Amino acid sequence: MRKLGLFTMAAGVALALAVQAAAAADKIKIGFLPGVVDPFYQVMQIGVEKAAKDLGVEVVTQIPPTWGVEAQTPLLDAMVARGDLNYIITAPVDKDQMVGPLKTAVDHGVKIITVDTYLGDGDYVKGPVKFPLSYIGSDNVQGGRIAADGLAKAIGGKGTVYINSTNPNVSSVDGRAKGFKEEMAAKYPDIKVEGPDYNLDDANKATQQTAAALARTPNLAGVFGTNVFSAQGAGTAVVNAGLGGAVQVVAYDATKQAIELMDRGVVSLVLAQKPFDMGYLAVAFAAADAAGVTSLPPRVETGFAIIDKTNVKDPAVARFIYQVPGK
Ligand code: T6T
Repeated sequence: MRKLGLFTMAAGVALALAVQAAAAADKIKIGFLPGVVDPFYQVMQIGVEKAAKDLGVEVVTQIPPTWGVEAQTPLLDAMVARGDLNYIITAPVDKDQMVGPLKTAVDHGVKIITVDTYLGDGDYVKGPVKFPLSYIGSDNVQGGRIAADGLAKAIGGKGTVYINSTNPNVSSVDGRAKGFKEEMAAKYPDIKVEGPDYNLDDANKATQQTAAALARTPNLAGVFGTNVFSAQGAGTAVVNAGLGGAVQVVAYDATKQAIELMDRGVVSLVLAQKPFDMGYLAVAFAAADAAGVTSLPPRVETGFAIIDKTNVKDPAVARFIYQVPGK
């Protein structure tokens, strides 16, 4: 498992911040505005709420029902209009189109911390967008590379593979497709990459698109689903076509369903992100900033747990499977 060291460091930073931040915490109120209702952001919300409880901070949460600027912007505007929020922790659903609405929040005195996705190029020191305090999330280009290596291994280093993704202009999934393509081009000359198709974060659409890809390329060797719904749709299409095991799927996001598909031999590799840590750290950052801490890093990578059949039962790995109570 890569980046465990980074995780441990992140947890250490969180604890230190928690101590420093406790004094100022009761004076701030935080808005939490993730991307959409899904298991990844539900686990992130658990992290946000745990940190809020540990630090005695009040959090107001709004979750868009669907992915998109049209769904996220009105919720953001309403949060700003309340007038009582000091910080908003958010996953911008578009790296360019959410700059304006979030800048308006800043102009109203709200500080922004981005989690999971970033604005601009994600470099808040030298890049085109500098106002967020930090980006806390995965190195998604690296995640795409890990997915490529995993899929290449599963298909024996040759054949055609297909990417199913959500929307263009989203830093997370864009990064994953980019890293995947770059790694395949650099290391696997006998693998051809098709896609991405964009499913607009709709698993049914991902199923249809993957079914079409299977029909178009009868000898398709593998599919990379770049997030929960993409991987879910990809897996369903492969199972429906009776091709489980013949067409290998790599799934970004460790949902229970992805793990079940791995148990059935449909999915060969699952990348678990650390949504709990993203949420926890973001609240700790807000509280620390409110306490006057000036050394908050503008970017924190939270690492991955890379899950396959050999380690899925290891508790040190299995703990990163997204667990949502009651689901
Ligand atoms: O993969 C996550 C997240 O990282 C991405 O930005 C959007 O999709 C998810 O929320 C999973 O559905």
